[in-house]
Amino acid sequence: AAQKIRGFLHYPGWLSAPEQRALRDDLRNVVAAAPLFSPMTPYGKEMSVRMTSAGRFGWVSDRRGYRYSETHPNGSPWPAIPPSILAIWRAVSESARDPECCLINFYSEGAKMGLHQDRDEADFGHPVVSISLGDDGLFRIGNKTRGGKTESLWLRSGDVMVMGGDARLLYHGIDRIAPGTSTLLPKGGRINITLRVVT
Ligand code: MD3
Ligand code: FE
Repeated sequence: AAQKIRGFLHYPGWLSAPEQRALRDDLRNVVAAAPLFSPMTPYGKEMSVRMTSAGRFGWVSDRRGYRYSETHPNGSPWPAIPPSILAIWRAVSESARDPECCLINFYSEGAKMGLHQDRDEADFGHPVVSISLGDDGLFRIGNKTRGGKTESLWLRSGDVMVMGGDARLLYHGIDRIAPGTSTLLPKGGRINITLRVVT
């Protein structure tokens, strides 16, 4: 059953264990074609989360800033979004358009993502869909401006979230992961997939 929290929808356990394993195997092919990299923030600090993308656009960050790019930092175009992932977007997004970016975030033990807004996209009318795999991650959600009260919840392997409408511009981040809480990834860690319309 869906749970509504600050305007976004959380579907705990949306994916069955076999579906999670199939997704993991699809992601192995994406990462083989587009290796994970550690984005550099514009301030010159390396992010603790490693990333790669699939789809027409991928999210990159370097000294020039954050942006969507049609190529991996190694110069190659991104691989296609796996059909298994597109199917999740079509089932939950209520969007007429397919996603143009499938961002894959990999958290090893100790990795985190500070509170931020997702505002590099051209039209905030399109939702963001998130899929969690592997170890549990402590997600924190705040407000449309910095500061104020926040709420935290654990995201578990197989959970799907849809951030649309009023929730689309809320500050959010991942405080930490809980190592050893899932056996999906043989070396442990957490994967988050986010799907977005970018243009
Ligand atoms: C709430 N990723 O890639 S996903 C990101 O788990 C990002 O890796 C986190 O934040 C992760 O930008 C959180 C859940 C999420 C994604 C987008 C949102 C929550 C959101 C946009 C608006 C509000
Ligand atoms: Fe985000």
